[in-house]
Amino acid sequence: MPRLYHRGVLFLQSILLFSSTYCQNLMANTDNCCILDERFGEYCPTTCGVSDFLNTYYTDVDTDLQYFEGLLNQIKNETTTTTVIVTDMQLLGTKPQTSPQGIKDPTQKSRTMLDEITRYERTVTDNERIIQELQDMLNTNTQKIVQLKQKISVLESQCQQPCKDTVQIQEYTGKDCQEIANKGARTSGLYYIKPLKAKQQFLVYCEIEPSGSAWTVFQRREDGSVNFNRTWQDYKNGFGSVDATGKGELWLGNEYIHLLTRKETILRIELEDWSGNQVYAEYSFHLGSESEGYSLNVNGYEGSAGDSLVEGSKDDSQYTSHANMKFSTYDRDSDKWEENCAEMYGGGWWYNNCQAANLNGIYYKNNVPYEIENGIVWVLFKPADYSLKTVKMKIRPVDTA
Ligand SMILES: [Ca+2]
Repeated sequence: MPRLYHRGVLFLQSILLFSSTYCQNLMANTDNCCILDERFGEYCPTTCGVSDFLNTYYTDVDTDLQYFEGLLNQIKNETTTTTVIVTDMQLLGTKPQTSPQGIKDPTQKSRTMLDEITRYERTVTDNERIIQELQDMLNTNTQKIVQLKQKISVLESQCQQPCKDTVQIQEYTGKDCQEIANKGARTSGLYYIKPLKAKQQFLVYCEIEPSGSAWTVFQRREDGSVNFNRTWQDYKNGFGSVDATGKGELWLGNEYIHLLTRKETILRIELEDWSGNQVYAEYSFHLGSESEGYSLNVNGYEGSAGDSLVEGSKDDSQYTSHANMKFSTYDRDSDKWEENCAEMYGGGWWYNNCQAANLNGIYYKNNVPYEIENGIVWVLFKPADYSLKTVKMKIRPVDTA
């Protein structure tokens, strides 16, 4: 503060010295007087005048100076404070570089939350749909369960009744039907037989005559319900079936026929056309083993049908006779033709080149006309383009004792 005071005094003194030389002969006015103050009178102040003036006003000036200095200090302090505030503000001004990150995180979080909410709502919608579907399924299944329970109830009530076997199998057994008849059986029907060398018993239809002669049925055609266009294995093991009254279609099986004809046997073939005419043919019969190709051994024809097995179609019996022919199927060709008779004529048979009889051929209901003569044929009974209505092939031993 004293230093400021002295500087102020020296400044005023310098001004006064300059003014005294310049203004001493001039009337004081605003143009020629640097220090125009009415307290100096009408003239520019002299050094003495200024000195007196200073002495007069020194105290007041000093007070004013101290006041100004106080103001300056205050201004200085406020300036410092302002500087600090500005610095702080500048620092704050630099913070936005970091604050977006601070803002970004919550924004990102809220977006993520919105996404989560959207996804959750979608999941809820999906689940509601699935629940509805499951509910529908449950309702359907409940209905099905009710229906099944009703069926179970019906079946349980039926099961309360004594069981009835729809197929009545006779009690007698034997090596063949004749032995069964010889044991006293007089009812035609289904019996289990076990020929010598047979590995196990098997079911056959025994046709027992009042006289006691008993036939074992090994082939039956009556309605075309069974497909006879089959493989070697099928013909070997048999296919189809007949019921307890002998109704149905079957081939007993070459292996069983072979076992049943190892001793002297009679073969009887019964045929019926679509007009109800019935004929028959009988032979002495033996079927070879599989290694012999299940060859057909027949002779000694008797009957009304004509000897289509041995004589064939008579005019060309060397090509049509079935005697001593091996059995052929479409998958095992043992015939005398360069092509495949079984494939051409629709069934397993003892084809030559090719046939005069074709009792395992295609079944044509009502003898619907056909072109390639692959029906059920017996040419000495009906022409080759005539397919018969019913066929039965059965055997019995010559010796019925
Ligand atoms: Ca052939």
